[in-house]
Amino acid sequence: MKADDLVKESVRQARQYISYHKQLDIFILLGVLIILLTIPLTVISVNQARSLEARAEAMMSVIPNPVIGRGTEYTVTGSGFTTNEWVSISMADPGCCMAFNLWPSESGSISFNRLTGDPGTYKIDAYQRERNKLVLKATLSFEVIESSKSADINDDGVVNIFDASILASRWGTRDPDADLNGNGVVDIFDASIMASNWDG
Ligand SMILES: [Ca+2]
Ligand SMILES: [Ca+2]
Repeated sequence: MKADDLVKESVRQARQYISYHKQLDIFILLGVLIILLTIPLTVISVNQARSLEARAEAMMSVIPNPVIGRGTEYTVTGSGFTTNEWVSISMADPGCCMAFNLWPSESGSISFNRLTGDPGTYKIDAYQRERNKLVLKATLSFEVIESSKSADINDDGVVNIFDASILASRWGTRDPDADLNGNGVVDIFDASIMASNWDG
């Protein structure tokens, strides 16, 4: 091989070497870029999953469900709340609305009792403060159903003084015939149902 050819061959090999290493560099660069891009995306998605998880941790339920009748006591319990923050309860029912705060127990639970008003859908939202923002932690909706019991207690076809006298004689008891709204006691709510169905 001539000296000239030797030079040409060396140049060719050198070019090949350089181009191979250029490709390698590009691959390494691409690899590094992909890793750099993937890390924050992974961190973001892990964080998102964590916050979704945190939001799904809290839940509420009601006993009894459905709630039957006006003036019936129902108990709402909740769990999974952050322990060192107030739980802000916002309630809406067919009548209107109200809001109050509860301090969760050491295990992150809440519980409160209330009496039903008008029949219909009751909706309860529970919020907690997270980094100075109110975050919806749990929602609950349930039905309050009108009792189908008739105010005609003695079953004679009219609601009158005879039914009122039976109601009065069973006042404060658990008598199922006179407990028109089914809240477990013969009380003012039953008298009110009787009054609104009064035939005279
Ligand atoms: Ca009657
Ligand atoms: Ca009752």
